[in-house]
Amino acid sequence: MSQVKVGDYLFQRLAQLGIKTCWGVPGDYELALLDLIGDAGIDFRGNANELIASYAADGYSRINGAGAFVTTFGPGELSAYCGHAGAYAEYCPVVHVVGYPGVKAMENRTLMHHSLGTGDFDMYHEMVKKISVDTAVLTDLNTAASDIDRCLNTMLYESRPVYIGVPVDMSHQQISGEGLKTPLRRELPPNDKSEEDKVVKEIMSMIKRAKKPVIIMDGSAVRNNLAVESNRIAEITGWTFVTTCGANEALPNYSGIYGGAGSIEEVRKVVEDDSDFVLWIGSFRTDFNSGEMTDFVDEKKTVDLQRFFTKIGSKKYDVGMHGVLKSLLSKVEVDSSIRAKSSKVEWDPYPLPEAAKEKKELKQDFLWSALDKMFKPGDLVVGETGTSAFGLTAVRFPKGAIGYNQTVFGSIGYAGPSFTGALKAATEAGTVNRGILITGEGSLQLTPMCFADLLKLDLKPLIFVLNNNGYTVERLIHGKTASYNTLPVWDYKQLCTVFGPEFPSKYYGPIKTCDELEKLLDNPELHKGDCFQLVELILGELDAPCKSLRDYGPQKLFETYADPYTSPLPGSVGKVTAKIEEFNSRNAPKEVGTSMGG
Ligand SMILES: Cc1ncc(C[n+]2csc(CCOP(=O)(O)OP(=O)(O)O)c2C)c(N)n1
Ligand SMILES: [Mg+2]
Repeated sequence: MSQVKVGDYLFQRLAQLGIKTCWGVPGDYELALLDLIGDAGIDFRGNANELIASYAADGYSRINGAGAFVTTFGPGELSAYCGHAGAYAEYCPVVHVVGYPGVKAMENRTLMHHSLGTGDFDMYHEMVKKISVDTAVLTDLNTAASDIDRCLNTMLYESRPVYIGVPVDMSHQQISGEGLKTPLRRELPPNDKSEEDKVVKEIMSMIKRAKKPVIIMDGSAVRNNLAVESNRIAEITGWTFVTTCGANEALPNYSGIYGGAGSIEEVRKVVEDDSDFVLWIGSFRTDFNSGEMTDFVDEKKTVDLQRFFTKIGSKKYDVGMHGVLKSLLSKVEVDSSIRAKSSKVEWDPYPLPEAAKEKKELKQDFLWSALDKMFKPGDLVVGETGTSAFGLTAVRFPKGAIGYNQTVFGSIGYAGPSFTGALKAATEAGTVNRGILITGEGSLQLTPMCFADLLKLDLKPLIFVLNNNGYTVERLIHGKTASYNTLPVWDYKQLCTVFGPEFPSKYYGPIKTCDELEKLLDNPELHKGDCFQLVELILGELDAPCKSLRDYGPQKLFETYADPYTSPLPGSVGKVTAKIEEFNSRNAPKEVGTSMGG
């Protein structure tokens, strides 16, 4: 193949990953580079700031399988590191492209703008290494193509972000385009066949012996793109099927959320006490979705499937979940003897709250039970950290709807821009009917400029802003009336016109009562989805989801976070109730920090 420019090589590789939209903020170090992006068939969509761009690339990658954003050296890239780190924590394959000063200027230690004025140019690159699985600054034409390929292949292999710096005088230099003929490795290498067969045989014999099997679908199943296969196994077997802290499809045997002592008691009992075999697909254990490490599933009866290994009991095998799960599925599909050994755990997730009957002021309980009924196949739902995340844990998504939030990294301000990226990717792929964002007003105040992107891109979102006069989730943890948990008052009605006066938009609200919300959700206008729609919901300062479900999971989970300063357990972040203490005494904290909600 003939020669190509360094920038062309990079963008053609990104196009090969299905990337049609690249996010970012331009700067003089990458203006010439950006002149080349359109030739690869990629649209550059500028954002108001780099943090928004990084979150948008994260959301885009969750749908497309890879995302990208461009920033400028120093101030630009540093503004994006929170999003870059979030992508690392949450296994999002994202390329962060950074425009660098020229190679000569860097060699001569010239004091260039956006540096620290010290003559050094490697400090930002050094910083980002901790939150990237590979990095390169393309200062050498002989290795530029292989550096790009190595970074992108590592990103795909690890499903985590990479960083590629392009000096301003390099982007238009010619290199061989030969490498572009070799496809990037989008699939993980297959498992060793005989080892995989051995492991699957062992799992099948455990399944055959089992009388009360349970399936747990956890965060790594979703981040490894195995939700479909996980659901299929659950559907075919009909066994008790639970997820952790997140959405699921409405399978008949779906039994709720498992989160240790934070679970509904019936669910906890079936998973921990009654089961004799647990197929844990992609366990990703954090404080958040283990009921603050109060989960207790006997390792001896557990098979844990992970990206690069499988654990049967305490024994670890070097075979990854992609091959094992698919092979297991093919066995389960033809073996009717193993079906229906266990069944759904019955509980009513949404007993009608009193407030709903009285049609009084809007309560979180009512809100989530109303939204639960509103979701449809083809919906893309993104929730924000705060009370929204807790509310969404109890919502059941219909088959074909997708929902997520940033469960592990939990950075407020993430949901809006990530939603923008995800909705753009899903719209390009034609896999979405409706995009729904649910955010608290405190979180929205960090990144409201993403509304400009949503309006400009004509993505026609439906956005619910929960306005509860401050940081409610923080108020409930500590400082109920503290001034640090208050916020400036904004006029949310004006946001659509401020951020996109030339685009059509609708505002509904402020919705203050259950009755008003019910009427709005019955309004066909809202469901037409013909333009940007913003719904402002007024909620109580100390109102949290699932209060009416006091004996049920989400509320108990919430209580574990009650007040970090009254916790009797070292290392614990929450107030531990008597029930949770009991579980903790059985289950001394194991290793920390490996779990993520689906
Ligand atoms: C970047 C960042 N800063 C601070 C926090 C701490 N934090 C977590 S939730 C929250 C409050 C969210 O408030 P809001 O969006 O209004 O939701 P609410 O709980 O009030 O419904 C804060 C400040 C965080 N998670 N991320
Ligand atoms: Mg709030």
